[in-house]
Amino acid sequence: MDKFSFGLWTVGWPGRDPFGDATRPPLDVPLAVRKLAELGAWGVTFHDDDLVPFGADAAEASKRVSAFRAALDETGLVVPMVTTNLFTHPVFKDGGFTSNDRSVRRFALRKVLRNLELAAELGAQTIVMWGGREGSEVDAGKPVASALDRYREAVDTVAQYSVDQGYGFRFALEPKPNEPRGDILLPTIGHALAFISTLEHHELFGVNPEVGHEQMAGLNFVHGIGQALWQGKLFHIDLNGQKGPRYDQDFVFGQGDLLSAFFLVDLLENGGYDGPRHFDYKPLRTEDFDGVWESAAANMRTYKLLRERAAAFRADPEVQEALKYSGVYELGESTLNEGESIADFLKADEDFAASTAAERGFGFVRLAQLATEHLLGAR
Ligand SMILES: [Mn+2]
Repeated sequence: MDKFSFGLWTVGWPGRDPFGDATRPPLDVPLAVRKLAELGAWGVTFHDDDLVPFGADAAEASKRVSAFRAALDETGLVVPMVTTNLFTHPVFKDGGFTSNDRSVRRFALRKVLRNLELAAELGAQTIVMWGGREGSEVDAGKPVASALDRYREAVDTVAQYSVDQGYGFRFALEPKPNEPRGDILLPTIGHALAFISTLEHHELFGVNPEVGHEQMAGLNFVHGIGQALWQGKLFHIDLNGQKGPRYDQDFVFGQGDLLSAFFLVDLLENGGYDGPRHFDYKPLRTEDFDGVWESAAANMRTYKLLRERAAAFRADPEVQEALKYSGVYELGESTLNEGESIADFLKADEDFAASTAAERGFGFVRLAQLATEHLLGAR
């Protein structure tokens, strides 16, 4: 079965934006679970506050969790990932793990630690951390080195608690360059990977990149995912659509840079990623609930179509020939010979003429056109 999963906050987004009020009423959680199952989803994910409103008492919390569990049991949907909301309540206006207010940092850390218990009870394997408020607008007000010290202290503590409790979680940091903060810490996949290398339990940490977040920074998402996979750090992924560097649009997957989505699916399907295909999008504010469910189905349908198109691309003998012509397979060969010493390498008398080698065409245009034609279903 396809591991398609959705955040409760996606289909449940009521359409409130910085300029306008909600256009849809709140969505009942058990109903969302049932509808997603009906549409063919495999899993559902949530922030603690999506399930149990901030500040709810123990009785209310247990009622909400029970209703959610009943819907999961009824539908067979799983909870592969859980995350903690450290951004909505005004107390987090200057961040959670990196707020300048130490008492807020202690509150935020407790909120995350307590959420691990619920995540474990529901069988989640991955904990996502999106630090949307971990950032600043005023550089003098947030020295990056101190903020990263506190960030590291917090995530090291969370990982240690998971180890101590025997939860066995893996943690996925989600980069984003800006919004809601003017600048957010760990703004790109690269920043997050570098930060992870400094962690005490670095082996338990990977990334949860989101299509739109990297594209907001003007970056090539397929390259970012390629490097995360290469480093064994693609623990989770947020699929959606974005039209270039502007506000975080959270469109349906593919409703942005479709060619990039094609190469992304090709990479996910052939590059060794077997985790959830998680959609983190927002149904357009213009839609009623019919449109909400249509948009949820559209994410999965587009993914499957792109997977078909990518498979056809890979199977086409002309594509294979074009890949060979372009040197794609040659790139897989090591540059030095097996067992070749650096001294031997330097001494090797090779018949190589730079001017002749410079004459070669690499045929990338043809490759691009073949991909486009497969994407369009023209081949
Ligand atoms: Mn987003």
